[in-house]
This record gives sequence, C-alpha cells and structure tokens, in this order.
Amino acid sequence: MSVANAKHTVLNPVIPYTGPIPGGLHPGEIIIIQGTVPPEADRFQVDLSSGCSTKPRSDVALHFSPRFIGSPCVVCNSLLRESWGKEETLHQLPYKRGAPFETIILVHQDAFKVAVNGTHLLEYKHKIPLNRVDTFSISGNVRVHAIGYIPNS
Ligand code: 9QG
Repeated sequence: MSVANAKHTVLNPVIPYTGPIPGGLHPGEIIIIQGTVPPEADRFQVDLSSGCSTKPRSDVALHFSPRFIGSPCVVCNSLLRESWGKEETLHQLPYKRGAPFETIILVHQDAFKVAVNGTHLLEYKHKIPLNRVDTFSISGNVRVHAIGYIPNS
C-alpha cells in the first residue's frame, strides 16, 4: 500500500491543513498520511469531521491525537455538538520526535483501524455515522509530506 495507489493525493500541505475527502468515506477505503514529527513536538492531531465549520465547530467523528509530553500516549475522541465524548487513551506511542512516519487509517463498517509504520495501533468504533464524514484535518506539531485517499476497489 502506498500513496502511488491513491485516487487523490495532497502533497506538502501547509499545517494546519483542512480539506475535503473526495467522495466521502466508505468501508474498505484507506487514508495514508506520510509525515515527520518535529524534534520538539508536544502533540498533533488528525480529525475526520462532518463539514469544516469552525463556528459552531463541526462534529468530529475521529480525533486522533498522539501526545509526546508527560506519559506518551495516543488519545482518540469524538466531538458531537461541540462537546467531547469519553477519551479513549492508548498508553503507547509509535511516533518518535524527529522521525518520519506513515499512518494508515482503514475505514471499516463499524470502526476506524489505525496502523503506524506498518503495525496495527488501535481501533476506534464509530460514534458518528460514516456517511457524515467528509473533511480531513491535520494540525499541531507535525510536518506532512503526503496525504493519499485510496478507494475500496
Ligand atoms: O483536552 O482533549 C480530546 O479529548 C482536550 C483538548 C482537545 C482534544 C480533546 O484540548 O484539543 O484533544 O481539537 C481540539 O480541541 C484539540 C486541539 C481535554
């Protein structure tokens, strides 16, 4: 799997980046993010959202937030009507400050599955129907080389 298989690729976006997910998200589809964590990073986040409104803020189906300060972890959550749900925290961090990474978000019927550098990391059950997700954002302490959207067939 590589960005070469992508139907749509975004190269070297300025961070924070927000853009449409072409055609929305369906089971079997994959989003690939290739980037580098800056040496002094404290956190970054990927958000899969329902629209791109900031006021009121759009619902976020998947907020995926690697954190490097304190006890390293990855926090996932959803934002519904401007309120965060219950955090799902994995006390494991496959990202390294100063190092490149490849993150793959696999879209399943009932969950997102996230893999980092070729290894499964976590699963996050859908809190918001998949057919409402149409916007991708990435922000915080991260450099992104490419974002690729890979169709399901
Ligand atoms: O802190 O946690 C996820 O549960 C909040 C953060 C918030 C999220 C949230 O302030 O930060 O990570 O999108 C956001 O608002 C980010 C940047 C309890």
